[in-house]
Amino acid sequence: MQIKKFVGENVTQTMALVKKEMGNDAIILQTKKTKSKGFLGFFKKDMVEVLAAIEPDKASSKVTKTKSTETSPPRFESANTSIENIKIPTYIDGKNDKNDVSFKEVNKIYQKPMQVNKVSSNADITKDIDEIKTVIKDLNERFVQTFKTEEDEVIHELKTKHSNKLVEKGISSLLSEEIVNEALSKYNDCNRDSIFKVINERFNNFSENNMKFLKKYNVFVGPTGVGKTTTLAKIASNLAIEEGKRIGFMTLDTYRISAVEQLRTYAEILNCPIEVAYDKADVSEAVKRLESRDSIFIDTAGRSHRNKVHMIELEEIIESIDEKEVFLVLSANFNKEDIKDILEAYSFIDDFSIVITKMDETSREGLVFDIINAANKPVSYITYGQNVPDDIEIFDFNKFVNEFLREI
Ligand SMILES: Nc1nc2c(ncn2[C@@H]2O[C@H](COP(=O)(O)OP(=O)(O)OP(=O)(O)O)[C@@H](O)[C@H]2O)c(=O)[nH]1
Ligand SMILES: [Mg+2]
Repeated sequence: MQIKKFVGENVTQTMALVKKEMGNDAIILQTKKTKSKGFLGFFKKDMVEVLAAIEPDKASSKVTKTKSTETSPPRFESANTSIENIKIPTYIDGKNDKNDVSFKEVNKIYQKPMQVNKVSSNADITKDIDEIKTVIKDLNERFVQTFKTEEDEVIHELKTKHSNKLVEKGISSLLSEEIVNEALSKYNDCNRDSIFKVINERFNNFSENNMKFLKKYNVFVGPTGVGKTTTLAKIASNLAIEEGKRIGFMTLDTYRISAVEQLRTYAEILNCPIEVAYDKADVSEAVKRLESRDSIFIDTAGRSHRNKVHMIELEEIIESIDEKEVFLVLSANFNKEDIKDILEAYSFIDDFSIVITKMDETSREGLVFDIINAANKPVSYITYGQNVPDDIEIFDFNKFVNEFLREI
């Protein structure tokens, strides 16, 4: 931008100077009244000073433009705005009449800065619109988020409510959550019906209920005092009394005299043979002697499952017996951690079913599901009292689930 100051005796003369030097595209930056220098301070004259500017590329064409054959008339020479018609803008001559034609004309000369203002306001508007859009987007997100959070809370409450009911009934909190989540994702609800379906689907491999568990040799193993001998006596008695089977007993529990006596008493009542085996060799001899019996029930010593030596002995004896079914006896009074440890200790047995005793002593029957879940083995019997031979049932999965869920 080229800027230059022009001084004339009046506006017309000064503007003519501007036009002559800068052409019609000149921009008037400032116009003011001034005084000539005079002589020794005397004879000073009123003058008009104009500060004008022109862009370099337009400056070069200023002369040709005035003389050219251009189609649009130069600004200063248009019919209404010839240089003679231009009046002093109000802010130049000190008046403040905005209706003054000259003011409007000078504004035309200021067209360029005005355009800049216009562009700048458009940019401002665009900026404002962008800001409004951002605010709306943010509000929308917050709304959706709030809605989602509320929905999540409702679902969370529903899940917690149902999962707590399962926990109260003895299912571990982890398994309860899994069941409820599965019910929600599969059936869109976690009421009794959908929980029933999930439990059935999840554990249906273990819902068979028949006597197929019993084989010729039936070995009862498990921790101390869970009810191995009592359960064995219950099953054997029922088989002998109801089905007329010829049964035989064998005990490996030689650590306590009372243990042998306990089984001998049942043998006397049922009028059947009993063998006492002290080691693996005794077991194979006893097996031969009992071979003619329909079903042989083998009792083992209740020892801590943490006793490694005992577990190794037991493993060897079990392996030496063919045509066998192993029953791992667990008490319903155990907690989930006990169950985990016991299952771990007996994991050397490939195939076994589970007997859960003392169901009468707990209201937290849900542990049954945790046992099945952890063992991945079927439950064959449940017992619910000390009475031999009455307090025992073949485990009926569907019946159990129905009764379990009825109270939920
Ligand atoms: N309440 C209840 N008590 C039971 C049940 N089954 C067994 N018992 C009792 O539990 C106690 C131990 O039973 P046992 O059959 O001797 O247990 P065990 O596993 O053979 O014990 P050890 O041979 O010492 O390891 C006895 O008092 C039984 O009467 C049951 O289902 N419910
Ligand atoms: Mg016993």
